[in-house]
Amino acid sequence: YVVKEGPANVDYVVTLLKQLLRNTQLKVLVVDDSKTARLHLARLLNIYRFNVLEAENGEQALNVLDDNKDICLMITDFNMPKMDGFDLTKRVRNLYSKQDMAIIGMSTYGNNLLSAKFLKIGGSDFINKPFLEEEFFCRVNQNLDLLEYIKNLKFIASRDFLTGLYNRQHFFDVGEKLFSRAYRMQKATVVALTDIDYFKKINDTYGHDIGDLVLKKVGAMLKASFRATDLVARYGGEEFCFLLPNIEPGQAQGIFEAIRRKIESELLVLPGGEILQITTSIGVCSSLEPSLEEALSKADKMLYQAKRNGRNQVML
Ligand code: GH3
Ligand code: MG
Ligand code: MG
Ligand code: MG
Repeated sequence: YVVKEGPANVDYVVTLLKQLLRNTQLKVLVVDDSKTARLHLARLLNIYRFNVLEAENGEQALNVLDDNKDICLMITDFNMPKMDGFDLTKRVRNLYSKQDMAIIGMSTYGNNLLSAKFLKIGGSDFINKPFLEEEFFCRVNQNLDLLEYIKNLKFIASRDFLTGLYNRQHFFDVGEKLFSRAYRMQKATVVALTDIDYFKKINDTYGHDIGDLVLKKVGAMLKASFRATDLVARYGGEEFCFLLPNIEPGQAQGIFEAIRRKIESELLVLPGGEILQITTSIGVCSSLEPSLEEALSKADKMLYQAKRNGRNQVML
């Protein structure tokens, strides 16, 4: 139905079907003072299965945005009473970056100066009215494809490929902010490091693939043991790190002791039938430290103590 102009090859149709599936999840806000224009755009967007919201001026649009934090595309007219598309775009860009929301400007009086001005203040794209339906669809989908692409890249850049946990980079990016915020309020943030015991022996005895399997298994147990507000990441090799912003330091021992016991008690049955017990040593810092780096250094010293003391234990 939507392929009217230009060549429609199989690849294009497959892309289109993927976009239709994706679009059912996406909210698009149409801002225009003309009811006819809004209806026309909503009808077009409905063909593409978008979830369409409407506003008749800038002020109303800001209210709709306030109620719907997950709008990914705003299509705005230029000339509107109260607040025009230009001012609206400036205001919205203070709240949402180009990576989080696409803004497409539209105008009947569109001239090159207007579109350039609009793009400079943060618009993602510009369409002159009247437009061809297919140009409209192509621009809308291209802008959303870009957002999706950025989102996927950000996801990949923050994760450890093997375990699916956050990676070290993300741990520091987010952790340092959480840590300093808590420090300003003179609240201790619990930071810990764990290291699998005799992991080299597991690799040497059963092979690297089984070593990887153990890392995945431990990663999954760790992921399941913490709350969404806690930061759990693969620090490197067979070491994992934790940052718990909202717990009383006195609770730390109990929390990490429970994890140590859980890992020790969940035996791993290998493809060859052998049964493997995994143990970990954990070093915890629950004192008030001025920086994440210093808290990690304390936790690392505790981890070293735990190893020296015979492994499979929590030290703090
Ligand atoms: P300890 O109890 O003192 O921690 O001894 P360990 O053998 O666990 O410590 P060591 O640091 O000597 O060995 C860690 C090993 O982890 C060495 C390295 O080859 C292995 N390793 C690091 N990353 C990976 C990985 O992604 N997959 C696998 N299979 N092994 C890894
Ligand atoms: Mg208008
Ligand atoms: Mg190690
Ligand atoms: Mg180790």
